[in-house]
Amino acid sequence: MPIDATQPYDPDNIFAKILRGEIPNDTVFEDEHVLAFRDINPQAPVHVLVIPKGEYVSWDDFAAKAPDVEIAHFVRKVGEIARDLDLVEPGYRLLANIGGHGHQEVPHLHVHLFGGKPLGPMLA
Ligand code: IU
Repeated sequence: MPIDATQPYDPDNIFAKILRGEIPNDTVFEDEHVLAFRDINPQAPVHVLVIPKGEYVSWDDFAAKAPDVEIAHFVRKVGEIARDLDLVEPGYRLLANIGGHGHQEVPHLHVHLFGGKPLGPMLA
């Protein structure tokens, strides 16, 4: 079920549990502020979710509340992770679903990183 992106942060959401180590994940990258792990239901040969460790419901929440330095770090890391996965030359896709119409299901900001094959045109 899609979420309401304006809801308060739920500390028991599944990605919060992953961040606390309560649920295992297939980590691709981790530092003090960012975790990247493989999606449990991949939609492409490479399907990685990149999340900030801070408690942000959605991209909207992150853009509104996160310090500039945290936003810059997150954006830079997404790019570095794609580069480390050798996706830059063949190309890749970033996607963030936000709220109901965006069909966001997990209420902790995540950016989908897709690659590993030609992805075709963006579907609305
Ligand atoms: P969405 O943007 O909120 O719609 O995407 C949620 C994604 O989280 C989706 O691709 C799921 O397959 C993925 N996911 C996961 O990787 N591990 C989990 O335990 C759960 C969802 I629940």
